[in-house]
Amino acid sequence: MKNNLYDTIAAVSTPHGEGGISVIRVSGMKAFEIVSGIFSKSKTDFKPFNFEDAESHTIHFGYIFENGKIADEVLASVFKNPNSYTGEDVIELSSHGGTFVTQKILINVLSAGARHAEPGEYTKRAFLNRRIDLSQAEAVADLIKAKTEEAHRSSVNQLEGSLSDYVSKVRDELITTTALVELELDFADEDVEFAKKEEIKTQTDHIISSLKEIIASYISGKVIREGINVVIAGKPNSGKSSLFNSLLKSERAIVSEISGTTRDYIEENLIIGGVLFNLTDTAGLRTTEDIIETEGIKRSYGKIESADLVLFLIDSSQDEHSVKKDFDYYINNFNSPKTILVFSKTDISGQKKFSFAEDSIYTSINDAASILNLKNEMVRIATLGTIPVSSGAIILTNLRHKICLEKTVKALLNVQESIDNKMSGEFLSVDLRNAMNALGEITGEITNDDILNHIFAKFCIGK
Ligand SMILES: Nc1nc2c(ncn2[C@@H]2O[C@H](COP(=O)(O)OP(=O)(O)OP(=O)(O)O)[C@@H](O)[C@H]2O)c(=O)[nH]1
Ligand SMILES: [Mg+2]
Repeated sequence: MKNNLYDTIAAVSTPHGEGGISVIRVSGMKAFEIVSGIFSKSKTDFKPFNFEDAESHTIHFGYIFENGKIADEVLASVFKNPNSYTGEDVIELSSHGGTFVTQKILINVLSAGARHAEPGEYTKRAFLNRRIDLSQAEAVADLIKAKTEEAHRSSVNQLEGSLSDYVSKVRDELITTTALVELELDFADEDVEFAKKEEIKTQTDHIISSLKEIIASYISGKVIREGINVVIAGKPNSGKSSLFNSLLKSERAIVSEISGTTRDYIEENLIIGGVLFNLTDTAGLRTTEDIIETEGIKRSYGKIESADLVLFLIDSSQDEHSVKKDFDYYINNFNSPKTILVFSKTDISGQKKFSFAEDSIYTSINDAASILNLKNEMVRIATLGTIPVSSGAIILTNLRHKICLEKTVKALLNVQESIDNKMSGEFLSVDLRNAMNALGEITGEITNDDILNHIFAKFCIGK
């Protein structure tokens, strides 16, 4: 991605397709000049409107002219630097929605001297102009992609700067300590101690434990952002597709009394209790001569392996001997903390619970309460071992941030080790600086072009 801040950039910032309105965003030093060249408040003939004279944060009704003819009527919102999203002069043109009109206006803006923006370039400029820091820029990308209430809340939190504030605070503490350690090096001959080693140990202990707490929140970050992969598995006819449909409240998968109905896996998303589940229905597990079904079963095993959570179904309406056989198969092959054992079709079996599996989940697609009970169990297991999502708490949702925090912890552990081994101040200074740099990478104080390009390329155009 080119980094030329002197270019004025333009792009359609609303999604592609038909809608009530579309917004074309123009940002940069020549934003006002460029739009002035095609925007007129007069309908009858083109009289350029001078946006330089307009107040910031005002809206102007007018017309975009193309070859002396009106292309569309628009509202132009004016934002003067530094009080705009990018920190530059910005005009947002709200036009009638629809791909054709929008593209027409964009083309006119581009011919008037703007360059088409690259993905994430507006947000990148906001970062380069110090409107937001790097972790906040990443939060913008997450916010756009947020599919659940929790994901939305955690990105807003990050956008408001909770992670950045924390990182800056720790970094400031470390700067003071490093300064004292390095000052001591200047007075090496005089045997003075500016930075008490015991105090550095207490301070780093404290920082390490709070960093570890934040690192631990990463699991729930993944849960929030990407969702939990749940696979419904079991013997043919155990009721997998019926349960899949019942959880989704739709007739998505084909259900029949014929064993081997589902040949390939089917996936759908589902949000329960604020947690995103990526639900997969699979082909029933059995040995068969049918090559298509065999391939389906192979895929089932693949899905099961990579799942975060497996719902293993046993048809409770079978005779007890068959149920026991299925149960033994489950114990030998599936019994793990990531599996929930579910007995299906309790409406046929008459709510009977089996002595060998009394604590398992019992469901019937004809009993809404039993499905709700299963849903609650899914949420419980999905959020197990993760720190509860309370508003205000910092939650890591970004792998890059996690790696930076881990690097910080490692450097601080080295600091402690050097103190224990009575190493000289030079060693402490190097590791303290490593810790500060790792923290600086999160907010973008320490960064390189590769990282920046990688981050902003993931945005959509117009953001
Ligand atoms: N009464 C009752 N019937 C059920 C229930 N769940 C499933 N069934 C029936 O059991 C039969 C098999 O259901 P499916 O959902 O197709 O089973 P499956 O596990 O997906 O089967 P395969 O795709 O062949 O592996 C169908 O006739 C369903 O109507 C239930 O809770 N109660
Ligand atoms: Mg099925």
